[in-house]
Amino acid sequence: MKLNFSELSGTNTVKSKMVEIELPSAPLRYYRHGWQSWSLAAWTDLSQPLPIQKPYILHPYQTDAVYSLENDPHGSWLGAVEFSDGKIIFLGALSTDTHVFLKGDRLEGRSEAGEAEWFCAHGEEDQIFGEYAALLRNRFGSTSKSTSPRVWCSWYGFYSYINEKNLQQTIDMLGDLPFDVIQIDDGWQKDIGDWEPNEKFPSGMAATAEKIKATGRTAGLWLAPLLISNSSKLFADHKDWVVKDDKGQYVTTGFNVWGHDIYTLDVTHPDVVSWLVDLMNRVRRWGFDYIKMDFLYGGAMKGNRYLPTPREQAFRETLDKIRKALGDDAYLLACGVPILPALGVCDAIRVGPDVSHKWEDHLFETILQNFSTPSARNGIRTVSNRLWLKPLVHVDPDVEYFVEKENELEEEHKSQLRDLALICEFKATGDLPQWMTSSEREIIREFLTATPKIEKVGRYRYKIDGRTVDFSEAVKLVPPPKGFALLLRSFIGWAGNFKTIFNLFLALDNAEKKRRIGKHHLN
Ligand code: 9PG
Repeated sequence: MKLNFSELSGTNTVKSKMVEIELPSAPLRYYRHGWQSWSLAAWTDLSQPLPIQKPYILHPYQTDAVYSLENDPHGSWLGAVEFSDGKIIFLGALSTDTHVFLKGDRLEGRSEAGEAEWFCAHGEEDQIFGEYAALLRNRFGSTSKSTSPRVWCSWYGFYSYINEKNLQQTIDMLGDLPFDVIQIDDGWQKDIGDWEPNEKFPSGMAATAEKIKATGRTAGLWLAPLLISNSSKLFADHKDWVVKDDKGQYVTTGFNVWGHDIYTLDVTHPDVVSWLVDLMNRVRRWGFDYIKMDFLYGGAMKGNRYLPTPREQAFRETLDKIRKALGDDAYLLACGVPILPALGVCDAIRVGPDVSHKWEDHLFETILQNFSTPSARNGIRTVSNRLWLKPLVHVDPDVEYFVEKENELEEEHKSQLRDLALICEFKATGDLPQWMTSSEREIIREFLTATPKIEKVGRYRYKIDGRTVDFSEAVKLVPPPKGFALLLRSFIGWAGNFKTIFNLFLALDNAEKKRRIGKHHLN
């Protein structure tokens, strides 16, 4: 279906497998909306096209791999262009399994799943994104929870080295700091797929949850229930539950810290669904009422499944069953999740990549043009571009930092992370209480109890209780490399695709994490 620019007055929705909007003149910028939590969302300059991010080996877990080699500007479900008068033309789907491209002077929406419904508009950015959010809310629903809890999360202090002893010490030392949730992240499980406590949690998960609850807080747990490691018992027992590609190979969900090949469960297989429901019941029985459900994109990757349901729709249907099994009284944070299919099903969505105690990662951001790897700036950029989702779901910007120890962020950058969290109304940290000075504890207490008045005054500018904050610098994309850096991009991008080289890189990263935690916390 072809739409004329002049038809875009008022609210337009059309039903079609494909829509095309002819643009009246050349736009300046394109709003690219990445597929899942960690994928880039940003206004990109059309005079300087975004190079394909490297290394390719990471595409499955940072982008929608079906589209990651596309040269034209594109994104999942929605896209927009901005003209010199500041106005935008917007195209956004009200259906899952859709993608938007800028092809020359046309904005093009395509569906992978037959007819889709599309919203098109021309005018002021904030108003249009607001209308789109309202339409999505009608179509997909929104969370029933009024506020988000204040979370202490184990990942950013202990990484996978969380254990019963350092957790207990943390619980004790957090004292009366007003956190509502203490959340155990990656590191407690036997394997990816074997969601039972490992040897670092000898008392078991029910006893662990009880220790948290004894302080009057909610116990939180991290899980990646749709992933399956080839080293797991689950894989040995149920190879037929795993998604394969057209060549009959298991679909890989990317490389990661776990050091094994990681595949994904077939969310349309009835036995997988019952296994997931049992798992959710077990986690609730242990006593966890806050669930951080991670790496969910696996459930919506391209591949052959038991039923031919379109991939995002299939994922949404199963996520809904997972949610119902958890019960409405549990708080569900979805992470690494395709955004649209999760709306109305979970309470919060992580809307950016991981932050870190470093402002930038030069190798990844500048050389490889990869904006999904952990860094404070990458987090701020994508989150700032996804704040329009706030009327629909709690938006999780990842954690904030307060302590001086083992932290390379400048005060100004720590403040930006905190200000963004105030705007999101979602507060969390992974700072170890073992590292907090008494004045830092007071700053944390003040932050956790603050409820400032927030006003949006520009695309990336806000007033927080009258004080202006501006994320315009942080959201800027690092220009593509030139000269020697370009050569380096080609070489490192290529070399990084070899498993051994990539694993070497991971090992170095891990050694640095261990050093940061300190020996006394490791056992
Ligand atoms: C546990 C972690 C934490 C964290 C999650 C997720 O693409 N990447 O480079 C990438 C890096 C880290 C990452 C995901 C992707 O972390 O977001 O909060 O739970 O898993 O393993």
